[in-house]
This record gives sequence, C-alpha cells and structure tokens, in this order.
Amino acid sequence: MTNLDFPPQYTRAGNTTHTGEVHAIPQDEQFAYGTAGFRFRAEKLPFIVYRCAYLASLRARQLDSAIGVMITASHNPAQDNGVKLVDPSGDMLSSQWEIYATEVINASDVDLPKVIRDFEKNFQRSSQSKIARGLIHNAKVVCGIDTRVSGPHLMEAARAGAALFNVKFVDIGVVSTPMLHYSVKSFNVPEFAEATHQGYYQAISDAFKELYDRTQEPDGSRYQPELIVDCANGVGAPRFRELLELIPEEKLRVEFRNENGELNHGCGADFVKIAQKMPDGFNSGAKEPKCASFDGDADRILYFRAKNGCQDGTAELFDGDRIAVLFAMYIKEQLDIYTSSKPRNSLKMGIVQTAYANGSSTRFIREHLKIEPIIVPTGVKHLHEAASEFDIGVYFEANGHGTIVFSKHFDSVVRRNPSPLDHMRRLHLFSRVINETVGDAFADLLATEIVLRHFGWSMDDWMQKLYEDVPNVQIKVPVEDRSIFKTTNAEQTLLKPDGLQKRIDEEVARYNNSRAFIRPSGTENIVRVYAEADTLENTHRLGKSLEQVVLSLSSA
Ligand code: 16G
Ligand code: MG
Repeated sequence: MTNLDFPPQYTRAGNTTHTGEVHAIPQDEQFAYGTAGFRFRAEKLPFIVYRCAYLASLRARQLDSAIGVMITASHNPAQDNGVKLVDPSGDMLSSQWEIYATEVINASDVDLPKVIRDFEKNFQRSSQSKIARGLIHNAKVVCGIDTRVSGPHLMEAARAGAALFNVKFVDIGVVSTPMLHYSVKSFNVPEFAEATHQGYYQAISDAFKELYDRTQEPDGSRYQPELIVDCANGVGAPRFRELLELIPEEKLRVEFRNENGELNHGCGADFVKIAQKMPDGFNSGAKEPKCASFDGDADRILYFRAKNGCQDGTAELFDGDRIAVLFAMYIKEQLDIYTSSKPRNSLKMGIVQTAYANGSSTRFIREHLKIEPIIVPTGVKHLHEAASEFDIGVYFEANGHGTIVFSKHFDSVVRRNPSPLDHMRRLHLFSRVINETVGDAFADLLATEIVLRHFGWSMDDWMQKLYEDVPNVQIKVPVEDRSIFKTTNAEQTLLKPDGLQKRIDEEVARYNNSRAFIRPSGTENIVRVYAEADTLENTHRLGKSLEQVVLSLSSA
C-alpha cells in the first residue's frame, strides 16, 4: 500500500517551482493527457510529474517491469515542460492508462488519497496482477529529462512520486526522448541492448558501421558524407556528439550548429517545417548543401537546404514524407530480392502517414511503390499502432516524427536466423540502425545517410528522382474553445461545428489539385488549417480563406 504522506511542495496547494516559489494550482483545474502527455508552462508541472511518477510506479509493479517517465516539452519554448509515460516495450503508454493518468492528475488534494486507494484496490483484486502475487523483481521507474532549467527539479518530483509506492527509481539524466524509450526496452529485454547511454550508442553505431561496410556505393555516386545539423539548442547536441564518437570521420562528418543558445528559438525542426526557413546560424543561398534539423528532444528530424536562387532564407524541405519514401524504397529493394527466392515466407511492408502527408508523396507510394498508404490521425501513437500490423511498418509524420517497426515474424525470419546473404544481412542491420521503439532523430539520420549512399544520391537526386511536393501551407488560428471542432476520416473531415465542412469543400473546389482540412490541435489552444493547391499563390489564398472561415465563427 502507498504511503499517503504527500510532500507539501508536490500538492496542488503547495506546488513549488524550480525557483522555490509556490505556484498553487486551483483544486478544480482540469488537465488532459494530450497527444504527447501533459505539457504546460513549467510552473504547473511539479505536482503533475509527482503524480505521474506515482502512476508509473503502480504500472511498474503491476507488470513487474521498467516504466519510463520522460520530462520534456519537445519543440515548445524553453519556459514550458511536460511529462509522458513509456510502456515496457518502449512504446507510448496504453490508452487505458492515459485515462487513469487523467483521473489521478485531476483529483483535488483532498480527494487524492481516496482516488489512489480505489486504484490500488482494483489492482489487488485483479488475479492477473503481479502485485497481488507478490512477484516484484524488475519493477522500476526510469526517468530522463531534456535540457530545460526546470528539468532537475521535476526529476526530484518524479523521484518522490515513485517513492510513494516504494518502487526503485533510475535517473538516466539528460537524454533525448528516444534514448529514454530505448532504455526502458533495454531494461525489460536485456538482450536488446545494455540499458545505458553507452549501450544505446554502441548498438546503433555498431549496426551503422557494419551496414556501411556492406553497402556498395554505385559507380558515379554523387553521395556526400558531410552534413550540418541544427540541434535546436537542445539535447541533440551533447548526446549526438557522444554517439558520433563511435563512428569514424571517413564514414560520416557532422558539423553542429545551434548547440547552446535559447532552446527551439528561431531553429529546430518545428521552426524549419512551419516557417519553411533556414534556421538561425545558417546561411541563405547554396553554400550549405546538406542540412538536417532536430527538435528540442531529438525525436524528430527533417533534412533541408537553402532553396536554390533564394537569398531570403527560404529553405527547401526534405520532410518526414520524403524520408519515409526513401526508407521504403530501400527496404522494398531488399525485400524484392528476398521474395523472389522465398515466395512462401513473405514479409509484408506497410507505410503509414497522416493527413499532413504531402499529396505527391502519397501518390508516389501508391503508383511507384505499389503500396496503399494507411492514413491515421495525428500523433505518434496512432501511426505506431497502425504500422505494427505489418512485418515492416514504415511510419512518418510530415513534420519528421517517424521510424520503422518490425513484427515477430520479421524477427524470426530475419533477426534470429542470421543469413550470409547480402540483402538479408542488410535488412537485419537496417532494423538495428533504426530505433524501433519511437522516432529518433539520431537513428533516422544515420539510416538516411546509409540509404543515400546505397543509391549514390546527392540532395538533388533525392529531391528530383522521387516526386515534386505540392505547394502547401499550415496556419495556426487561435480559438476560444478548440473542443467544439470534431473530426472524422483521420481528421480530414469536420463533423462539428455544423456546416463548416461544406464551406471548406466550397473553398477547396475553387482551386486545381487542391486539398485542405481543419483540425483542432492536440497540444495548443488553436486549430490548424492545412491547404495544398497547384501553385504557392493559390495555396496561400486557399489557406487564408479557410482561416477566415474559422475566424468568422467567433465573430458570428
Ligand atoms: C505531438 C505529437 C506529434 C504530433 C504533434 C501534433 C508525439 C510524441 N508527438 O508533438 O506526433 O505531430 O503533437 O501537434 O505523439 P498538434 O496536435 O498540435 O498538431
Ligand atoms: Mg519532440
């Protein structure tokens, strides 16, 4: 049973920030576990992190496993922070537990002991529960933080929360979000990798080096092993430097930018994607041919370069869609060799996207790769789940969150059965360069470099040999209450407010090659307008007219 002695600094009434000030939280203020956990101004978080870590400890005991607590607000400004929980396989928290988390966080200080006792009673009753049978050997809460100043204080809140239920607490320090996911899986599946920073670096760099050596660069290759990385002034800088110490310079040379300035300010994957601009510290013009951008917690990556002929800082993006297509082409090539020799033991590859995927990428996948992409709602967990239906599930959001997941069948055919055949070994190694627990900027970068080298491609080749992006725009529209917007059809159609979808359809019909949708954000109090059309000018017109449609609602 839990010790119900709550330290006052982690109660709603006494919620104390990292500067030592009390920032009391109204007893009835409600919080929701959003697309990526709880995310707010950092001063709201001590009591939330404390309660989340308590829940993590309960889940750790229930499953007798390591459960992760990641403290980060990803691409948000430096003053924000957030917390999300990670399940034993390194996946996102199960949706049933998101509901529990919401209940526990929303309880008032007075109700909390009862809410906790009720939970615990439920678990004790369940005959499945390992708590009931007293089989607790591996339960632990594994906690990581990003580089925000509020991080260490929130780590202490997590430690205190886990102590409520007397579960072992492992502080893994400042890590990227994907490193935390990887560590949680490594604690639970020791043969996966050693559960330390070094274990993660070693596993991924070993696979990269061997795959590099087994990759034959084609004659006339235009591949260049150099790139510049925008680290968003976040955790990517120190941790990726450490990983690269294990990779010889002749295989890959990375120049680091935006390492120590203000987090996510004028830089980072979110900035580059939304503004379609070169981040701070990068030149316009054609001087910097291959660049990549991480977000603040390095679970997201985009490639980019200065748009040819533009001196105004416009960036040309090689986004999540283009990375997904690149990975899928490579895997398909290996799979086609495999299938021609083993037609009965086939491995099925799928590709998962969201409505934000550029229309040209979706068409390319359909027409050239002969795969029907699956479209799901925004948020990594939806993509991950849909991708897990395939032996090889490639998933990417256009914004650069993405990875590849592999089935048990893939494991038994490819990983447990080491084959001397080149295509099999390449598939195996590629699956080890990738961080299959979650999208990982470091692993995705290394995998991208492997594939570009395999095809002998420059950035020009990567841009020109696939497809040309349809011009597109995203607009954030502030609203009073985003909960009135209800969508269906993987967020591509609005059900509520009444009549709005009809107005969107009318606007879209005025342009060629057009597509648009409006959805409420899961992370900010805004709705997002997305529009595509035949020309950039028309795209902006369409986007602006839809923005007006939303704004007219509040003035109506
Ligand atoms: C979160 C999600 C990301 C999604 C974004 C959408 C995770 C780890 N992250 O950052 O996948 O693209 O939210 O934000 O799930 P929005 O709902 O504000 O558009
Ligand atoms: Mg992120």
